Amino acid sequence: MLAEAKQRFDNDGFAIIRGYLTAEEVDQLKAGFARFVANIAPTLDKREVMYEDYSDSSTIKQSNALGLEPALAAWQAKGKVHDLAAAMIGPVSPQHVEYFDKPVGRNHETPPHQDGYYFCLLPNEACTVWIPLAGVEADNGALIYIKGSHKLGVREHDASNLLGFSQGLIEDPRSLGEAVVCTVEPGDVLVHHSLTVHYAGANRSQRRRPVIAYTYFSASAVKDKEAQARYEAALLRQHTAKGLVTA
Ligand SMILES: O=C(O)CCC(=O)C(=O)O
Repeated sequence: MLAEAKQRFDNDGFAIIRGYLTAEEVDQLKAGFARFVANIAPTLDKREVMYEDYSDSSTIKQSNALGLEPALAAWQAKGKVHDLAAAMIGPVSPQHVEYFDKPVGRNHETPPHQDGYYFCLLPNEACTVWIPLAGVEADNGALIYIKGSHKLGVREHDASNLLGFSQGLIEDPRSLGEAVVCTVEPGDVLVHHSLTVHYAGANRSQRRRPVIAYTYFSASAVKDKEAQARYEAALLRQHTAKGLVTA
């Protein structure tokens, strides 16, 4: 299963692995997320857990701090998710455990981007394992990958001013290759390279789109300090303008 996924990952920049997790494993992730929401999210800074409306906790849409929940953190360094990442890029250094949702009735798009633009690595060798906790269809924000775009290097991005995705690709992503819409069920898992361009539409359905994502850097990658400083300054400008942090 993983050898075939690796071939697709190398060719296309992503792979869909159907039925990779059992229903019990998906339930464990859901339970870990519920504990995060109940016990940890209320203690966090506005930048660590993001809401469409900060006065309404049901509008939680994004966080990069799920690794603070011990059971979710335990999946980072061993087990099926770790093994999938290592099968794609070799020895890995586990990074964040993230949450990506699209609350119902909110216009929250995921702008076209490469994770590698945010990761700032040399070499830019990393991957993300994207795990849906519910069905994801075209109408509630399926992830869309540009096939083969991981072979095009780091593309130019600019400020998007969208909370949670501060940078977006400047070019039209469809000018870079075929767009593949990934509809998935719980148990299915997506994995993409850090240079694969991806994006998602807003949720136009009545169903949420909860996803947990594990990010891994290649163990041999190091931070590109210049790119990192540029990115962090741009992020701080946007967060300050949104009142999430005082200058
Ligand atoms: O789920 C989304 O809408 C975006 C996810 C993403 O950008 C990622 O996992 O790298």
